[in-house]
Amino acid sequence: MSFENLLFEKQGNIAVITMNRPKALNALNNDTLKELDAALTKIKEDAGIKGAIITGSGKAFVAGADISQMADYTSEQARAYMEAAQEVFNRIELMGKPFIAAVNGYALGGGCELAMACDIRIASDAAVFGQPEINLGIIPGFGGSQRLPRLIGLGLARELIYTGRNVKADEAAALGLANKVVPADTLMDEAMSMMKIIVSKSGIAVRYAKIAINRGADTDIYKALELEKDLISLCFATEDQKEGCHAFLEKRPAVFKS
Ligand code: DAK
Repeated sequence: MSFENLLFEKQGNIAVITMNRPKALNALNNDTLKELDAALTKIKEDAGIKGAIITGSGKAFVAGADISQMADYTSEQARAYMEAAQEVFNRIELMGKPFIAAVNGYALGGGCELAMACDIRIASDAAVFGQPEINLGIIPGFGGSQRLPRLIGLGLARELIYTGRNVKADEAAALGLANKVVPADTLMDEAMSMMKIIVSKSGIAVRYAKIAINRGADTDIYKALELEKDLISLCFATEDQKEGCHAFLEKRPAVFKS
């Protein structure tokens, strides 16, 4: 599939998706969602890709769902659109590879939700986050009503969703919505250097950590601890675990295979 609304590139073992639909500030219409889905399939199926960064071109990361497309939807059309979008975002969260959102500008509505589906968010000092759907007479539909409270807590999520107030990068970081804020011109370097550290580790261990954190957050603590126990036990079946532990004992850097 060729892409018209995003750019896809590989830098070594890291994929970079750049949302690129400047005339609508990278808003997610159906075609863009399909392309994002296809890009995720490439990342999933390419064993040479160990992690991915999602960013946006111009002044937006993603300015939300495409308001012109959805304005006159029927309830049935809205549901179909929502299902398609939620599936795409869930794939990011469920995929056994790490994702960093390099948030370069407006991450509003579906854009904030896309960033929240990623494992880590690095914000440029020009980034703006928010769930302004309430201003359109709707609520977040691509996971925001669930992922925002899980990230920043119920009270603050209620405030942002009920008021539709957008927050700049520094406030987003203070709330825990962004991991850190960096100068705009260093955003991709920062995202790339963090991802290079992550992909230098055992890919299997990173995958199990992602499962333990994401699945564990949605279950009770004792079931989650069972899951953690199972996953760390599985680590001991990997060559990477032997390499990691023996490299430490031999006082040399570990070289992981997965
Ligand atoms: N959709 C479509 N076009 C958009 C857009 C969007 N979300 N955001 C911006 N654009 C377009 C503008 O209409 C404008 O187009 P032209 O007039 O040039 O043709 C162009 O991008 C540049 O935008 P502005 O002229 O407005 O640029 P500014 O710098 O002045 O303002 C802004 C930037 C980001 C503050 C402003 O554009 C803005 O407020 N945009 C809307 C942000 C927003 O409300 N986003 C949340 C969208 S709601 C659903 C499930 C989920 C959802 C919806 C439905 N279903 C299940 C059905 C999710 C909803 C959302 O994400």
